[in-house]
Amino acid sequence: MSEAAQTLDGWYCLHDFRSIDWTSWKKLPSDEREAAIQEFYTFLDKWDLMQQNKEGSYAFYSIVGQKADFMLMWLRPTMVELNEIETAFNKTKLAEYTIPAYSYVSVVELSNYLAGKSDEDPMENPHIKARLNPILPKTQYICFYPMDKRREGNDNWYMLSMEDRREMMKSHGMIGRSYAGKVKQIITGSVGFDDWEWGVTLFAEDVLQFKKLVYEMRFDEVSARYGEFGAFYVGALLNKERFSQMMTV
Ligand code: 76R
Repeated sequence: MSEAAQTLDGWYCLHDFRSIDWTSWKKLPSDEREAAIQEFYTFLDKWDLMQQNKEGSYAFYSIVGQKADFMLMWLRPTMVELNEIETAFNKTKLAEYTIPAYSYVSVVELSNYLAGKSDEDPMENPHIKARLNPILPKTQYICFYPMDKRREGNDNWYMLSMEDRREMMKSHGMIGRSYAGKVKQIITGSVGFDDWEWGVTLFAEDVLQFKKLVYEMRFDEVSARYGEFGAFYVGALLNKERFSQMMTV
């Protein structure tokens, strides 16, 4: 059996994609629409406060295209808390006017492929802790997609030796690093939690950098030979002002 990579696991993660039921929303009297939005903003304020206290984090983005209209991404120390947030949101007035479009359950993951040898407890390293419990960037754009590593015939990632995988991950990391400052990635592991093996969430100020990075990686062996990809979601930052504007009918 090949050696499994060791993972460090951080905050649990839920990506929740919703479409808006515009027909019903338009039928709602404007004061009720406003009340629904204000109720939702009390949740946003609560999530902001938790984020300031480093008890979790969230991202709120619109989604371009027909797959969804907006997404909420939450990070919390336990999966129970994610479940509670999801349920609380589902009980809001606003949620009555949304249609679930997609969701993804995972946990922030760092693997040891490129970790140097060290005797220290990685959980005591503040740099690693910050990566496991990240405060999500508030960049103009987000990109999310789930992916697998292929297990087919001669192209079986899980049958490769640790050395071979480490070598390939080095090259993967080098490409990634050349996008430092342009794209921030959060890799979340989802084996046993959801239908794919990882969620890839990318943040950038310039949306074109997603295309450039993902395209360049397609030529790298880890992605070219072993990457299998789900649906891609791309969207733009939402805040109260932008969301109010978006919901105005
Ligand atoms: O420790 C590190 O985070 C640095 C090395 C590194 C690892 C171990 C790294 C760097 N990644 C790692 C693991 Mn990645 N990554 C993806 C995708 O579209 C595609 O082709 C693939 C989707 C992108 C865009 C991306 C970006 N990475 C992983 C894993 C887990 C693999 C496993 O355990 O088998 C997956 C699925 C994955 C996928 N990666 C980087 C990036 C970027 C931008 C970096 C550089 C980060 C930096 O140095 O700042």
